[in-house]
Amino acid sequence: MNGRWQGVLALLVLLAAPGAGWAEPVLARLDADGVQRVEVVGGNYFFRPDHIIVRVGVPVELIASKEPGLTPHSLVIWSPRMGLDVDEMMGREARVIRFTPMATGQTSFYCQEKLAFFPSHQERGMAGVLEVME
Ligand SMILES: [Cu+2]
Repeated sequence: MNGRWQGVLALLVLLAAPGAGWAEPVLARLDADGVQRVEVVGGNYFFRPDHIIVRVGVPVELIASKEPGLTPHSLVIWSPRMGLDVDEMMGREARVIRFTPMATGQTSFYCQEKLAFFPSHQERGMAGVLEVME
């Protein structure tokens, strides 16, 4: 298979993947109480949104929930540099995940669930980017 066809195939796979990352980044809304909030939904095998932008040094609340279904999902953000150590299971009912990013830059968030010898959810695309701006 030549390079062009591989490219077309990759594009088709990407288009067929649920929750493929086509959406715009979402900027957390800064509420009157000084907390920046974003709703995040997890499903098989995606986060929506998959690119979240927050401000540095301001408390964040991710309002996290998962789509219906038996598959468990989690939300992990680990960046010692940014002072972030989040590891929460997601439920049907929204849960609030609180943290305050202490440095600018980018880190990933992902689901660390995995069934036996199957690829992890993260490997199946259940991951996103947390962007911390000035
Ligand atoms: Cu998952």
